[in-house]
Amino acid sequence: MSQLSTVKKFVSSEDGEEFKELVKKHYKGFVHVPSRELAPPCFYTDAKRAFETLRQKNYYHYDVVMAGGKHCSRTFVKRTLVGCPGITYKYLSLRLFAHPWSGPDAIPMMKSICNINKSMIEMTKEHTGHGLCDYNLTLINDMPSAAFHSSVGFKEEAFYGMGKVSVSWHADSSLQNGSSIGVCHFVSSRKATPCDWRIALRPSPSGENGVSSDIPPISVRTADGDAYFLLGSFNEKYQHCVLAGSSQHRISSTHRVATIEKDTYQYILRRSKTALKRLRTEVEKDEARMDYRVVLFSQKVLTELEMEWVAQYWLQGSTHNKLHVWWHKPMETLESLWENLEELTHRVYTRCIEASSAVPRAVVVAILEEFKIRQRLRQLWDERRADAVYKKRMKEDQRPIARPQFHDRKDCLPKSLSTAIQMLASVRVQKQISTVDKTNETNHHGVRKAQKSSAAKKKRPSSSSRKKEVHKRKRETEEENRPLGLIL
Ligand SMILES: O=C(O)CCC(=O)C(=O)O
Repeated sequence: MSQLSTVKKFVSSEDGEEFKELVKKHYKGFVHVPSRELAPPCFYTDAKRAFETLRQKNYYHYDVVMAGGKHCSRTFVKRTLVGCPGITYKYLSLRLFAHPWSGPDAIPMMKSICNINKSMIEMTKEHTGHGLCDYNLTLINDMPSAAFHSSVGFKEEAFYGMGKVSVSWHADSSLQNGSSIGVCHFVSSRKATPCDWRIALRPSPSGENGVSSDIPPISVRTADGDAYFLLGSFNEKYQHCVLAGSSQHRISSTHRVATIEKDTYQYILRRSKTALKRLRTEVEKDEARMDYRVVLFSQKVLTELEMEWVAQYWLQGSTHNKLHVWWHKPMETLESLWENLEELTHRVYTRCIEASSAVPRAVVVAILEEFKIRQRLRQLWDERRADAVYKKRMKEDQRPIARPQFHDRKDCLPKSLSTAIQMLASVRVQKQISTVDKTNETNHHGVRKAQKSSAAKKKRPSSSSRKKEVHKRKRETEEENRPLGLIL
C-alpha cells in the first residue's frame, strides 16, 4: 500500500469557511493574530530586532535531547532560553538554563525580551479563557528553512502528508496546569517572498482529556510578525507541530508558564543547604542515634543535585558555560554544596563500616539503596556523555564535560560506588543475622518461660510474644520503605 493512500485528511487555513467552522467548533482556545493587529505598534520592530540580535551574537544552539529518555538526537532547530532569574526548563530529558531577563545582573538585550514578554502577557489577556498567562520564560527557536536543510533533509510529516516538519508533533511539557502559551514569530525577509511557514494542530492522539482524535487536524499559514496563542488548557488536549517554510529562516519566541516547583536555582539551593545542615547534625551525633530519615533525605538531595543540576549544566559544553554568565556563581555554589555533601556522606559510610554494630540497620539500608541508585545513574550519565551524536553532530565546544569532578582523596568517596555497595551489603547481611539471632533468643526464652509456665499451669504457651516480634519487624520494614515525601 502506498503511503499516500494511508494519509488522513487535514484542513488548511486556505480552505476558508471549512477551516473557520472547524476552528470555532473543535479548536477552541487556539487564536491566530496577524501582526497588524498586535499592540503596541512598536512590538513588531522591537521583537524582531531583539531576536535577530540574539542570533547575531550566537546565542542559539542545537540541543541534544533524549526522546523517551533513551535515544540521543540533535534537534533540527537552535534554541535559547530567557526568563526569570534562576529558572530552568526541562524538555526531553534536557535541562535548559535561562538567561535572566530581570534583576541586577540581567544584560540590556535580555531585558528587552522581558518587555516583549510583558506585551505577550497583555496580548494573551485580551482573549477569554486565557487561564494562567504570567509567562515566566520564553524558549526561542531559530529555525532554518527547508532549503537550508536540503543536505540533511527535514522529514516529511508522516500522518497527513502536510509537508516538511521542522518541529514534529508534540505538546509542550513542564508547564503549569491550565496555563497558556503565546508564540510570536518572524522570518528573515518581509516583502520579497510571502512567508510559507505553517503550524499544525491536532487533538492528542491518546484521546485523553475529552477531545476526540477523529477531529481533522488543521494547518495554519502564518505571516512574518504574527502571533498565535494556545489558551488555558489547550496544550493539555492538543498537539502542535511546525511545518518548514521553503526558503526563509524563522525565529519563534514561545512564552510559557513553566513549573517552578523543582526547576529553579532557588529551589535546589535551599534544598541542598537544608540537606547539608541536617546531615552535619546527624554525623555529629552518636552512631546509634543517627536518624535514617535524615540520611535518606540528604542522599536523595545529593543525587538530585548531581544529576539534575551539575551534570545537566556541564553536559552542554564549554560555550554553553561561557554564554551563561549569570550561572557561573550559582553553579560554583552548587558544586561546592555537592562536595560538602559528598564528604559528609563519606563520614556516614565510614561509620556504617567501622561501627557497624552501633549504626541502626535502617541507616545502612538507606545509604546502600541510594548508593545503588547513584551508581546506576552515574553509569547512565557516562553513556549519555559518550553518545556518538556529540562527535558526529556537535562542535567540540558543545560536547559534554564530565562534572562534578571526583577527587582521589581519603576523605571522599570515589566515583564508582561498587566497592562501597558491596561493603554496605555485607554489613546489612550481618545486621540481618544478628537480628534473627536476637529474635531466636527471645523465642527460645519465650518458649522456655512458656514451658515452665505450661508445666506449672498445664497450658499451651501463648503466641503473643512471637506475634509482637513479627509486628516489630514489619513496622521496621515499613519505616525503611516509607516514601521520602513523608519526611520532607
Ligand atoms: O515555533 C513554534 O511556533 C512552536 C515551537 C514549538 O513547538 C516548541 O518550541 O516547542
